[in-house]
Amino acid sequence: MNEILNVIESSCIKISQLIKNSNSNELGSLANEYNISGDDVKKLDLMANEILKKDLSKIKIISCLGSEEDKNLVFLNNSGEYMVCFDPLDGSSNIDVNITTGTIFAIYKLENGVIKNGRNIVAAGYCLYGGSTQLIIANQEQVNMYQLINNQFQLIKDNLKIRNMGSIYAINEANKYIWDDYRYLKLVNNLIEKNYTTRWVGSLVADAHRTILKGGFFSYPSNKINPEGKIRLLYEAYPFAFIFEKVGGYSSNGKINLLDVDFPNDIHQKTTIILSSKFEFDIFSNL
Ligand code: AFP
Repeated sequence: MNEILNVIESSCIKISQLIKNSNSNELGSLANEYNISGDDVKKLDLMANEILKKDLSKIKIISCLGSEEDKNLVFLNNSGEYMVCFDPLDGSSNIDVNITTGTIFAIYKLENGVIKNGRNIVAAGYCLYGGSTQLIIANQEQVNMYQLINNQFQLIKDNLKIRNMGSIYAINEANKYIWDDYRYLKLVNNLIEKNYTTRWVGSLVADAHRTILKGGFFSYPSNKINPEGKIRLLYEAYPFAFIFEKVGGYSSNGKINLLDVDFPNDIHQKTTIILSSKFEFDIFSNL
């Protein structure tokens, strides 16, 4: 498995260099395509996808790859035990304004060629392309944070843990009149009464990363326009649920732990997502 992580690391360095050394107006321009989830595809999404697929396809222990940018799984080796899934460039609408984007990934151990749910993950993480490039890797034991310094990832914090309570909630409040579930509005009002403030970058990697470091509540609930939610289970929600569990936080689809949601066989399945520290999650759970 370390072999897979090493390759993802080096792919992320390539993607980071591409972002930092390119004209953001050009990287952010549309490639005249829609991906399978119906989002506009920017050029950088496609380039990041090619980098990851090319690099990972050399690894013999990988059975298949699942990417946000590809309609179907890409099968590599019949004898491979692992499935690697990724969102090559999360937050692509932020590329042309030079705001943090990221790569999200999960490594799944297959059971008889399939996965049951998020508990098949053996390692997951994300790379943030922001003011600096940082890589967060969670394995079964702990979550470590690395920073790209002189073109190498150096450990800057080991065994990350989330605090019990934060002071920020992150939710796209412009959707508040179309949320399917009244509890989100109640929670927001409750947190405002407690003097919480709001932050919404619009890149899951950035909003979730801040929640890990500062605590608080992050959610993208389903709504009338996105009845299944907007975040994809396999390469966004499951990996973050795994990371949150390992840092001592909480994840949910509004009903159960995201890791326990059965994998529905559609690699692009969407879900409601909640990622939170304990205090805010307890308030939500009691609404
Ligand atoms: P893009 O990759 O199309 O920018 O979408 C990013 C994303 O899937 C996720 O990273 C954000 O949390 C969410 O969308 C933001 O969605 P809104 O623009 O509807 O707030």
